[in-house]
Amino acid sequence: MKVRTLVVLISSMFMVSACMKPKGNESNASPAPAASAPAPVAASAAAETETQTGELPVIDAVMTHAPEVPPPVNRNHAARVKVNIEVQEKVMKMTDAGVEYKYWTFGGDVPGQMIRVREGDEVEVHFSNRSDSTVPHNIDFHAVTGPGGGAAASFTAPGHTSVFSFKALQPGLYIYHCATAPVGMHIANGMYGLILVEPKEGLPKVDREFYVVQGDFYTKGKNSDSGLQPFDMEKAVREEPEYVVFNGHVGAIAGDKALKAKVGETVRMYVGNGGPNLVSSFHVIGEIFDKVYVEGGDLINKNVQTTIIPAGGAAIVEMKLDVPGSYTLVDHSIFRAFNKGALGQLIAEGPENKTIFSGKTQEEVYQTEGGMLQDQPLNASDTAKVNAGAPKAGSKEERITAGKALYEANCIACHGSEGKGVEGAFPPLAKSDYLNEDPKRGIRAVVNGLSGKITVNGKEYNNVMPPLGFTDEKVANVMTYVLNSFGNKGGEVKPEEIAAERGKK
Ligand code: HEC
Ligand SMILES: [Cu+2]
Repeated sequence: MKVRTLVVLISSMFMVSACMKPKGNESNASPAPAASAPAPVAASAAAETETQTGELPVIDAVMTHAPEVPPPVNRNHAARVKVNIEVQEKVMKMTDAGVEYKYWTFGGDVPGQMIRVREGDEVEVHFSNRSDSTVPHNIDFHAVTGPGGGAAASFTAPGHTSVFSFKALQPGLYIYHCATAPVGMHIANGMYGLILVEPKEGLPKVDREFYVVQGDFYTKGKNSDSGLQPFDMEKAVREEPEYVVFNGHVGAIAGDKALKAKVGETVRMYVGNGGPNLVSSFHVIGEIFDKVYVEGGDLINKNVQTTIIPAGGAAIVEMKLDVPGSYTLVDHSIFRAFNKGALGQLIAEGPENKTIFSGKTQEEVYQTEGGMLQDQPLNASDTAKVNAGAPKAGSKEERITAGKALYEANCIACHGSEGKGVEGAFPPLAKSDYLNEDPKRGIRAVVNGLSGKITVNGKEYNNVMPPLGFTDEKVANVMTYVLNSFGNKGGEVKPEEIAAERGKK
């Protein structure tokens, strides 16, 4: 999709939401629990309650935090299933070694809670955004047939609840995610989860089920830099995450939180990929998937080593555990696993089977010449090039050329190719009085980010521009470009002027 189309899409979404008055806390009288609900087969979560109202029986969805999976639906009729989702923005650990991140979540953790319904069910979504949230949020269910997957219908300001419903027409395993602009940022902060729409006849019974969702995260600091790490828009746009993880955090399903099963059992994993950017090459080291429901649909592939899970997609994988041991879940784009966090563990306990796997039976010395090289050597001319670094712009014209490229890669998604912005969301840079009266305010927006109420050309904006992590050189180039484009007043910004604006309001 072209960036322009995307901007138009985003802006039209905003217009829809702007005309919608968010409803107050709606208290649809909760049905009293009845004893007639069929007992779930795998009883891992609280029991369902069921009452007859209108045409379909109304049921409260059993929702689970990863890696738990809601019990099988176990119904032979449709129901109206009520799903309560609360958006919470909260700081949590990215790693156990002192890295924190301000996650945006559905239900308090990443991924959002898993939902399980039956083909033909009506799903009634009660979508609440806590009053301590900083921005509006919404939800786009890939299981929805309807505009935006429910995005505009669920667009909810802090301190409000929205309600909408959809009919689960097609069975499959589907991602849901936030789709509020800037969409990439909401997803990058952890706003995704899975909804399983079981086929009418249900899925074959297995011994254990797990819920796993991969995601990529973009922090200002490098991987392992400790402290509360802000989101880095520039890395996100370049698709260069510092972390790639299962279930929101490094080690979320490893060590004492590993997934556990027994030899002889068949394990089913519902695996999603929230992205926002990377496609997962999902693999379990030491196992072969007996079955893969390719892309979460009806097609079943057998005897698969690695299955691809697109960003915004899912797969169901099944494997029977024949021998005990620790099986490692990875994204087989392998630096992501061993250097960025995409590692999980499934531990199988039970008796050995030496025919299927013997373990090491012998070891002896084997001598050969040479050693292992850790680095690829560079020749002298390559080394000189590396040391010289990126060329620096000298003249104003060079700054404008370099700045144009930066603008197109980093600013266009929000401010538009002509700098016109999106009314109500992203202010214009074209003929912006805010910028032209004091270009230093523009510099500060780019280096420090900008939030809170501002007025540009007579219109109010109250949104968040994330800091972009640019070097002084880049800020000077992009600001020089902006000042000399879109009918602005011209001039040149030099790298020496930037340092003084860092950290200033
Ligand atoms: C993720 C969306 C986003 C991106 C990307 C972004 N901005 Fe912004 N920008 C905003 C928002 C939102 C505001 C207004 C913030 C507020 O309401 O306080 C803003 C405000 C500004 C302002 C001040 C207001 C005005 O209209 O003059 C300037 C200047 C600006 N941005 C320049 C840039 C430049 C240059 C880039 C790229 C290097 C960029 N922005 C990238 C969202 C973005
Ligand atoms: Cu959101």
